[in-house]
Amino acid sequence: MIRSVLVANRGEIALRIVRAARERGIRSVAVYSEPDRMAPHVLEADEAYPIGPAPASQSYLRGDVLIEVARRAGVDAIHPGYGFLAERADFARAVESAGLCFIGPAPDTIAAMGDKVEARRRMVAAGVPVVPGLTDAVADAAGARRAAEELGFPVLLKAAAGGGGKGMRVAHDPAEVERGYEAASREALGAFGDGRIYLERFVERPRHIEIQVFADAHGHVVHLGERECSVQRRHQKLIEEAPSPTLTPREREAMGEAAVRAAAAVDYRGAGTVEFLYRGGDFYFLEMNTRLQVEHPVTELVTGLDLVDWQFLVASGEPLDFEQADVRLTGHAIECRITSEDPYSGFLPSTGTISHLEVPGGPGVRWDGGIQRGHEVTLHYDPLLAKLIVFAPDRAAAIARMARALDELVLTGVQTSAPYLRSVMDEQDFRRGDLSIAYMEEHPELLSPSLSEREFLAAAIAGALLEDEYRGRHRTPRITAGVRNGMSDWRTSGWPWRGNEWKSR
Ligand code: MV4
Repeated sequence: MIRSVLVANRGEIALRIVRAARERGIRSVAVYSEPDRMAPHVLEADEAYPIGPAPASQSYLRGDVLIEVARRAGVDAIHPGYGFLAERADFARAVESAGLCFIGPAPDTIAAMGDKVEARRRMVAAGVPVVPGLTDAVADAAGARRAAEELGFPVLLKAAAGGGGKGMRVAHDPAEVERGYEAASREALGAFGDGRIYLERFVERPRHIEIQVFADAHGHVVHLGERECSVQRRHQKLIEEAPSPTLTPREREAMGEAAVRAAAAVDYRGAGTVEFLYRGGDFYFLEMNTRLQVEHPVTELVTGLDLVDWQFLVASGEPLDFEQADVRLTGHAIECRITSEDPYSGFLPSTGTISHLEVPGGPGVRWDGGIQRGHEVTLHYDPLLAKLIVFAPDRAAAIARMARALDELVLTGVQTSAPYLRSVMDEQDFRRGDLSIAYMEEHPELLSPSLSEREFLAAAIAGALLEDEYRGRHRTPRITAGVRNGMSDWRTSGWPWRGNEWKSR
C-alpha cells in the first residue's frame, strides 16, 4: 500500500486529496507557491514544501521541482489532481523514471488520449460510437474543403492536439471551411504547438454527458454512471449532476458499456472520464479525460464510493472489490461551482480578499472548498473557489436543497457565481431538465441581477438591520443571505452588524 503521497496541486482538490490520504493512513505532503503559504491544503497536510513564486509556470507546473521535493520528502507517490500536470504524459513518465508512483493511468494512455485523432481512431477500432468524420488530419485548406463536401454541412474543424474548444471552427459552406481551416490551424499551433486539423459533422445543441470509469491494474473496468454537464460557458462547467435528468436506463447502460470498451481499449487504470455528445437518443465519443475530474463528487454521492480512496487503492495494486452489477445509483446529486467571477459583468474574474465566509450545512450538503476568511483571490490561478454539492432522494428535492444551501452561503470580498447559480435553481428549463450546451446562452435573462440597484441597496440595508435584530433569536431573514452574497465591498458600519451592539448580546 502507498504510505505517503505528494499532492501536486492547490485549492479545493489538493485539500480533497489530503483528506482522503488522512483517512487511509497515508502521509500527505503539500506543496505551495508563495501566496499559498497559509492555504487550507497546506495547513491540513502532514508536511508542506515551498515550490516557487505565484505564477503556475514557476510553481505548480514545475515538474522537475515537484519530483525533487517528492524525493526530499521521501514519498512513494504523486497525485496530480486535475489541471496543471495531471494530463502531461511527459510528467507522468518523469515521475515513474524517478521511481515514484504516478496516481493515474500509464503515460502512454495519457499520450494516446491527448491526441484527439489518435483517440478517435482507437475508439472506432473499439466499436465506440464517434461523430461521423475523419480518422486522419487533413493536409491543407483544400483537403478540409473536399472532406467537408463529402461529410455534408455543417462541419466542425477541430485541432488534433486539441481539447477545451481551442482551434475549433464551425463551417456551414465550403468558403467557411477554407477560412476556418486557416484560423483553426493557426490557433491550434499557438495553443498546442501542433496545427493539425481534422473534421467532424457538427452536432447542433447537444448535451454533454460523461461516464465515470474506474479500472484496476488487473484488467477489471467498471463504469459508475453518468454526469450531466451541459450547463457550461465557454467550456467551463458551472453545474453538474448525477444522474442525468432524462437518460433512460437503457441509454445509461449503452453509454456505460461504450465507456468501458473505451477504457479497456487503452488499458486504462484508475479514475477516468469518457465524454459524450448526446442528442435525441444518439451519443458520440468526444474525448477521454485521464484524470480525476472537478465534478467527481456527484458520482461519489450517488454511488457511495470514495473515488480518491479508490485511486490510492488501485495505484497500490489492489483489485476493485466490486463488479458492475454491484454498482447501484441512488438518489440525485448536484454540484455548483462557486467561482470568483462576476456573472453580471460577463463572468469577468473578480479579485480581492475573502472577508466573510459562512459555509452551508445541514443534511445532504457537502462543501469541497480550498478557501478561508482572509484568503486572497488573485488572477494567478483558475477562479474555482469551492464546490457546493447536494444529495437528495430525487432531482426536485436536490434542486430545493441546492437553493436552500446557496441561500445559506455567505462569501464576501469577491464577486462570485453564487447568485447566478441560485437563479438557475428557479429557472423553468433547468427545473424540467431541458438542457443543452447552449443553456447559458439561451438564458440571457439570468445574466442580470434579479433586483435593481436601488432595490438591492434598500434590501441590503434592511437585511443588515434585520440581521442585527434577529441574530440569536431567529434564523437570519432569508433576504439577507441572498443580498450579502452580492455585497462584497459594501458596509453599513462595520460588517454586518450595527456598531458593536452585537458584542453585548
Ligand atoms: C463537438 C460539438 C458539436 N459537434 N463536436 C467542445 C470542446 C471539445 N471537447 C469538443 N467540443 C465540441 N465538440 C461535434 N462534432 C460541440 C462541442 C462543444 C462542447 C462540447 C461539450 C461541452 C461544451 C461544448 C461547448 C461548445 C462546443
